[in-house]
Amino acid sequence: AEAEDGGPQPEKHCGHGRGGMGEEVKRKEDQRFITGRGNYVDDIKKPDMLHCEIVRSPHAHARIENIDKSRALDVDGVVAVLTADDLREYDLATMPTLMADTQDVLVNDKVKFQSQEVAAVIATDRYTAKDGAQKVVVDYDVLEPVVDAEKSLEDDAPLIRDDIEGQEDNHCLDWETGDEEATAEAFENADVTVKEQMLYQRLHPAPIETCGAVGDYDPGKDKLTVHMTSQAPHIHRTLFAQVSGIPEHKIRIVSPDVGGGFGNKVPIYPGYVVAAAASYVLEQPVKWVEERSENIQSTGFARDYDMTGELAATDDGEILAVRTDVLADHGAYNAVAQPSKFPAGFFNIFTGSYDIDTAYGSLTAAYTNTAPGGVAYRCSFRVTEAVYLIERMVKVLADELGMDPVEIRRKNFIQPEQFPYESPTGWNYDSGDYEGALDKALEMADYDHYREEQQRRIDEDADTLLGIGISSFTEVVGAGPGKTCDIAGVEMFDSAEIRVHPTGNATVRVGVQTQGQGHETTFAQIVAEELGMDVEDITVEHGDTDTDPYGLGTYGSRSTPVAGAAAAVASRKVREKAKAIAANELEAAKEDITWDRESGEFHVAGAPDRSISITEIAAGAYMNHPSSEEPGLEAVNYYDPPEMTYPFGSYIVVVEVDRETGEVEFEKFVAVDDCGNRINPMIIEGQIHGGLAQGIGTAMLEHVTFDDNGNVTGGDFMNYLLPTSMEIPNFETGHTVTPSPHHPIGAKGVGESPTVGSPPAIVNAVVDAMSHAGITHVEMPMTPDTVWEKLDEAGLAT
Ligand code: MCN
Ligand code: CUM
Repeated sequence: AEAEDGGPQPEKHCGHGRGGMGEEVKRKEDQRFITGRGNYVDDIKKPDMLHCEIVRSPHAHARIENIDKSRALDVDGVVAVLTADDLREYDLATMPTLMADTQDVLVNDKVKFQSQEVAAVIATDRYTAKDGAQKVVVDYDVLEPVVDAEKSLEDDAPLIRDDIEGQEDNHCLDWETGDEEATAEAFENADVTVKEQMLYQRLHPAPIETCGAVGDYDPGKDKLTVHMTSQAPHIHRTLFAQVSGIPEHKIRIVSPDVGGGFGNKVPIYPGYVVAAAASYVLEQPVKWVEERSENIQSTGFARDYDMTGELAATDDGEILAVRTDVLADHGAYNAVAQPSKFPAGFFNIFTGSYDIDTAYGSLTAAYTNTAPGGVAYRCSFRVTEAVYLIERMVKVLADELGMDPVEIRRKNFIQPEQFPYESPTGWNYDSGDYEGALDKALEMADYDHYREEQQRRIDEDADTLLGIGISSFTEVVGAGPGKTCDIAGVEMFDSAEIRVHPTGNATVRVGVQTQGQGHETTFAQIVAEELGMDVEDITVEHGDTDTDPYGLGTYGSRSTPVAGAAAAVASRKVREKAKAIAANELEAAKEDITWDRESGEFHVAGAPDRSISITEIAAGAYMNHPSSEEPGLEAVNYYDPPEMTYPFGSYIVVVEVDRETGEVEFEKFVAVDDCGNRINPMIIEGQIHGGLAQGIGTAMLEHVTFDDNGNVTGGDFMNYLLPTSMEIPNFETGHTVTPSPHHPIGAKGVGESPTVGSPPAIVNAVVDAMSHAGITHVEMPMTPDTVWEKLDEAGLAT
């Protein structure tokens, strides 16, 4: 049933009342979160635990001439001061990044960005460690910094990476995709071409919980446990083993409750390594937890793509080709968090939702004296940038042609019958109905009414202008397949293990790691659906490498597409064995046993009254197992997806722009999403709301900025503006359902869609308010002064 207001549609009738697929089950994990019983890294306390504080460089570019630890060591309670020289003894002075660059754990020779880790002070409590850190005297020979990608590629720019042999400039990498020649030809022959330059500014994921770790080496067991804020504990363990030389089975990574990740907790940071190394050396637990400004200034940033977009089209709006060139700022190290064979992430999905024959993209990345990054911030590896580019360019083209942005989209959409669809840059879209989602959004947004209202205000020279922005995005989520996607060589599969206990309840362990997405609920729902169990009888565990099956972690909205698939497949394996047990209990042949999804029971074909539930089967598995089977009832699945999934949606944003102040107000915000079959509509709704808020932050407020001396001027929450409830309008959400044909339960990921899809809709809306006066673009963040300048340029300011 559809809610009358077009809002969330309850699907209480699915899931057969046991909390399976489609039911709005309340989040199981919230019991502990809302009663203050969450267990985050900083909640972990160990006997004799020491605390680590990191000494950071005030300079963005400087050679270290000397570090004097003596005064710090004199502070009562300071136990040790570590520098690169100390770490070198253990071969830990440097660590590999996820892109196989080499990053200093503590600066070896030269500081390359402000706030880089120079030394670590270990003390009996955090305040003493901080006192000690202030007494470490570092002599710097300050060098000229360069914090701008374009300037860093100029001939006379200071060389940042003199530690890389043969490196003579600040050039990091080049990348290209598509067919350059065919694209050039399409541009030559086109009726119309448009071009626009746009910066997707540097953002910070800014999870509420900053990064931290508790290193805990047990000399008795010769085992290193590291509790850490990790989105990917298993791969982090593998990397720890490779870097430290400690055998992998002697390392345990525990990712307890994680207070938001958003991509920020995918990389390995020096602080983790220092806490682990210090506990190993001192044989005492060592805790390191960042402060807010440390998190913003030194951990992985997102975006920083300066893009030029071009479209070639016919007079009547058929898009023939797209071309783009990007200048990417990678910071001081190449530490982007992406599958290793994708140096520009999944940016080459920039043909978006449109059936465009020809495309070409090129990219140059530069090193700058800024923190390393390029993590995917709720974006599935640069899809945000790609979607921004194409959705902005479609609006630019529509304005050039004087076409309605709805009509131009309809004309160019990939049609439902074209799926599976191969894009000109090699993506295999699984399924989609783009027009269906757009139609629904148009209806919910009362599009025609606002178009009339917009014209009325122009005609009457009103004080506020109205703008309507659309984004019809396509996402690509669920990496692997393992053959094309890996992290540090490890294929991007994922896993689930199900153990049904003798009394009929179950423990499910997965290789992914929740940071707030509600996995303890939704994975239980998948298993409940597939085994006819009640969701309350299933506990989901994750985040402990000692007990959970290996998986590549949660990012790129891959948990549902990959580990969710594993959970379904593992359930079906359990179901198969359950049939053998049912046959034994019911004294029938296994071939005659069928499972009824509705009742969740197993019965003899043709005799529905001879039935048995999973609880009774569980008892049978342990207390009366058939001789043909092993006792017990469990299964594990490692799932390598054949393809990614392609969720999509259409967002429509209506804004009012004040001609006097440049202020933008949201009048209407409609988001229609399609993530295939939905496990928990309420959790999806929460994901969409959160992601839209982040999209608003992106479009309106957020930007990590630097001054010419390399100082981070957007490095704290006074200067890096996050949206609050005051800036967030009422969202109207809707959905369509186009299942993924290759996913075992037809689901696609959804976690990132709203952050990917919303910024171009918002910018398109603000541009749309001024496009009648010739404005084609407004840069993000669209602060009132940025918007006012555009109003002024267009002669619209009052
Ligand atoms: N879901 C569903 N039905 C679907 C698809 C998803 O019910 N068809 C549910 C899932 O079961 C899961 C949630 O929605 O509970 C998100 O699922 P999915 O899209 O698979 O994404 P992941 O679980 O892999 O989460 C990752 C994604 C990313 S990459 C970022 S970044 C992000 C996001 O999730 N970080 C978050 N949402 C976040 N939400 C919170 N609260 N905190 C973060 O750090
Ligand atoms: Cu795209 S940020 Mo998430 O991948 O953790």
